[in-house]
Amino acid sequence: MAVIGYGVTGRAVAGWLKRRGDDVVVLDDHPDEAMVALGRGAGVEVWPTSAGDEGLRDQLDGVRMVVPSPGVPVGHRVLRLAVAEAIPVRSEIELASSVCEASVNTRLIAVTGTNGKTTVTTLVAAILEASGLRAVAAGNIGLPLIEAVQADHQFVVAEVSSFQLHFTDRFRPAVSCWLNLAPDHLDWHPDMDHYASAKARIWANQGSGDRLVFNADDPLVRAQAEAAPPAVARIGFSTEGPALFSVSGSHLSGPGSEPFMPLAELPRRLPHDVANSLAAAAVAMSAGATPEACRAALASTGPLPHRVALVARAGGVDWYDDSKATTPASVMAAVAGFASVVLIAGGRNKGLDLSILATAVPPVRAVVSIGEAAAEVQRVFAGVVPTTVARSMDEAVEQAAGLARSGDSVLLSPGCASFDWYRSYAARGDDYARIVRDRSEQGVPHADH
Ligand code: UMA
Ligand code: ADP
Repeated sequence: MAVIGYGVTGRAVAGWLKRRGDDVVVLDDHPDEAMVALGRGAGVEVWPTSAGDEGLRDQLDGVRMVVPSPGVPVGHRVLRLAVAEAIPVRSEIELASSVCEASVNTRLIAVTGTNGKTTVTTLVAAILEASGLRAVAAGNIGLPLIEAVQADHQFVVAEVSSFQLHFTDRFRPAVSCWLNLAPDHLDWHPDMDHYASAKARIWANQGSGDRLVFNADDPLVRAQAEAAPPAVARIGFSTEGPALFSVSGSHLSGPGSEPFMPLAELPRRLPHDVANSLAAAAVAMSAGATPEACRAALASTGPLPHRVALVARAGGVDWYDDSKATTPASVMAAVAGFASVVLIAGGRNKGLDLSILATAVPPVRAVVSIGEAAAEVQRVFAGVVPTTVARSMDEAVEQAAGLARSGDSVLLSPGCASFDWYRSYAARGDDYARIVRDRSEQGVPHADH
């Protein structure tokens, strides 16, 4: 077996394979840094990928399967070589699924979608726990899935990406959930069909006794749910019309139009908060959670950091950090909840068409463009609303303060990845929040004053 990438996931996978008695080769583009970061936890050597094709072929000689880490792109030369040599490439989630299938105790729940995966994964685990079930959230959320499925949990709730799903063959969760589909990762997937096909693998192997939860308001997801294996029970959720989980009047309701909580009890009620709450309730109830637990957990689990999180209120202006919004669709979801927005957008474009952002006017009424995509953002809004270009986050906050009027919300909702200026979306959001807080503590005025 060969593991590509010795990060948190690679180390856990290598350790699991070794305990199973497999020979393991670990390859990393930066083996020295990886070993310094993680040590020899899995008792393996980490080899560089810098050898020529001959050398790499030798390293893969006799390897039955290649397991890429979540951050390894499909075009990585080791993966391309593995494909050329007809060595199966399978992601960690496939291995974790096989562990669950062999287990009598642990069931796997998987959540995918362009936006909202972490939020819904977190909510599902919270609801199951509130129902007295032993559940944990795992996957691209901190805890490697392969570790989670070996511990004593009744349910492992996994956030799964299209990259991970792409490299699966038998992945079979007991409950699957597909939240939405919008352009994303088109620097990784050649086109939208490829992206959607990867996502559809979430339920491709489900069968009798399994359940799938789908967004009935998203035509692409609905069509994919219709094409799923016929034996799977389908559970739709909708904020706009009838579905098993929907909004009825002032309540969220489940099967039989039974209300299970007043909308007013949700900590926040942006349109996508309602959709995510319905999705989480549908998934958790499909796994045995009670309506009472849904109500309690949804009411007490607030928004996660960097997802339209309020940072400061100063001089009638609210400052929000939505740094996790790395797609135009997530920016659209965020601005939909506000009356008047100064938007800070840009960063490293993931191969996406940003022009849809023009339809965010109104409520967007001014724009500060940042990062590598600043010129693209400028082009989208030029002549439509006032725009500026910032060369640093300090400048961006400064310019946003200059454009903001009392009653506005300033929203860092970039629609792009952070890697041009930062190491992660979290670092970008933290830097923004620090600058905004420093400014508001110093009482620096905005345009009205
Ligand atoms: N590496 C290569 N070549 C590559 C890419 C990476 O050799 O082309 C090597 C790096 O040198 C490094 C290792 O692989 O040594 C890192 O592997 P990785 O990038 O897959 O990261 P892990 O440490 O295994 O962490 C992963 C998730 N990272 C990514 O998806 C990029 C973590 O999510 C997750 O918490 C962890 O598994 C446990 O499940 C991070 C994240 O930012 C926090 N996720 C994104 C998100 O939340 O939006 C998806
Ligand atoms: P993911 O794990 O899929 O990246 P997150 O829950 O971390 O999703 O949220 C990422 C971004 O998408 C945040 O900006 C958030 O406000 C926005 N978002 C969350 N849920 C949805 C949704 N259902 N539809 C559109 N945008 C959403």
